[in-house]
Formats: sequence, structure tokens, C-alpha cells
Amino acid sequence: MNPLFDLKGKVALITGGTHGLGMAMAMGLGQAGATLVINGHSSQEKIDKALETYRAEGITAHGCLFDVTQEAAVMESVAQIESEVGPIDILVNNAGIIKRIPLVEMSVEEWDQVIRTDLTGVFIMSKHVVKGMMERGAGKIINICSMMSELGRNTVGAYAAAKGGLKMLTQNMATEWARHNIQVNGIGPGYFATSQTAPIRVDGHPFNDFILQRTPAGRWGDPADLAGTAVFLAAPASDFINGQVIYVDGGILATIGRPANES
Ligand code: GCO
Repeated sequence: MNPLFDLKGKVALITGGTHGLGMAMAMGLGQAGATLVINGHSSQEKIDKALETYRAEGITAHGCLFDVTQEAAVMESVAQIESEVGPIDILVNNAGIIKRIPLVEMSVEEWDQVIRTDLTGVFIMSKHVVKGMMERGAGKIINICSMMSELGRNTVGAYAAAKGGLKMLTQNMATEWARHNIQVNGIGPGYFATSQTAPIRVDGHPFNDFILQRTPAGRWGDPADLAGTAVFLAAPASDFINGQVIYVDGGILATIGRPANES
């Protein structure tokens, strides 16, 4: 294994790692040698099912059930993980929700839920994991942003506000923590084939056709497309990279697109 990308001996905590993009990134980290701690917030059953998948690939994986928005639970879980598994070397802040509601129809409670999970939850997680990283003088934090960190779209205003804020939080974490040899960066997925996008991805759905037309690669992302970038940002190869968001988006942010009838 190239030492620049070798994660052997490292402990990686992935929030929301029981399915979708989180699982794909965690799988990449595990296959690069990391010991995984997979967080979920809804059920131990989902965690246990995910652990079977990781272990079937020969990956050492543990589970931890907690809600990233609840600071007391986060503090207790981080202490438990560091006691039972080991110091957390890599934190992937992936847990997130989306609510597709026009802003004028969205309740404050719905807005607060998105912001608290997608932005405040990252602050809470990182604040309590980074303390150990600062003591050890090393760490990797990867915040899962979005192409909505850069662009708006109808009905995802709260999500875009959270992910836009997450891009700036990533830059501020880097500003405060780089001096401790902690690299904080983001990954901005484009449009991926997951359960979160399933409702807008069905054949014939106008959005599905739009994304295929708007994405230079001409396809939805496969969650496995994210694994390499996650390994890169978790590994020594990125030791002098801080505060950057790497967009894994098939080129969608690189272009204004092309007319439907243009070849
Ligand atoms: C949507 C999608 C997006 C993607 C992703 C893009 O409704 O527009 O769900 O939000 O999931 O976040 O980066």
C-alpha cells in the first residue's frame, strides 16, 4: 500500500455511515486499512446490518448509536469510542437530512431541523472530537458539503443554507486547527444515486432528465465514486491541504450546461 494513502492503524468515525454516501466513503476508508466506527441515529438494527456489510469485506468495524444534534450524547459517545476502540484519527461529518419544501411554505421548525442536523451537528461533533486531535497533534476532519454549498435550487433553501454554511465552517475550522496538524476539508457531492435522491431520479422525472443533461459526465454519481476522495482527504497525501472543498460532481459545477438539442 502506498504510504501516502495508507490508513492502517487509524480509527475513522463516520456519522450517518449505515447507508448511501456515508457507507461508500466508509467502505473506502476501511479498504485503505482504517478501523471504522459507524454512527447511526435511528436504530441499532440499521447499524448492525451495516456492520455485517463492512465485516463481509474484511473491514474491522464498530457501531455507535447517537444523534449528532444532541451534545450530551455526542460527548458520551466520543468518550466511549476513544475508550473502547481508540483515539479518533479521522472524522467524517456525513450525517444530514434534506427537506424539499418551498421557503415560503417551510415552517421554522422544519428549517431549524435541517440547520441543526446538517450544520450545527457538524459543529457539535467536531468540537468534541478535535480536542483529542489537538492533544495528539494530528487529525483529519472531512465535512460532507454539497453542490448546494455553491448553488441554489427550488425547494432546498434550508439545505443549501446549511451546506453553504458548512463550506464556510470548514474554512474556519481549518483556520483555527491547521496549526495543530489537523487538516479540515470538505467533499461536495454532485447528484448521486441514493435513497435521498430516489424521488427525483425516477425515469421520466423532469429533474432526472435535467441532471443528465446538466452533468457533463452524463450520469448520476455512483456512491463508490466518492471513496477515493475520502481516502485522499483522510490520508497523509493531503497533509498540506486545508479548508478546501473537493467537488465530486461529474463536472456539473464547471459548466453552464448545453442546449438539449446540442450534441
Ligand atoms: C436535491 C438533491 C441534492 C443532492 C446533493 C447535491 O434535492 O437537489 O437531493 O441536494 O442530494 O446534495 O450535492
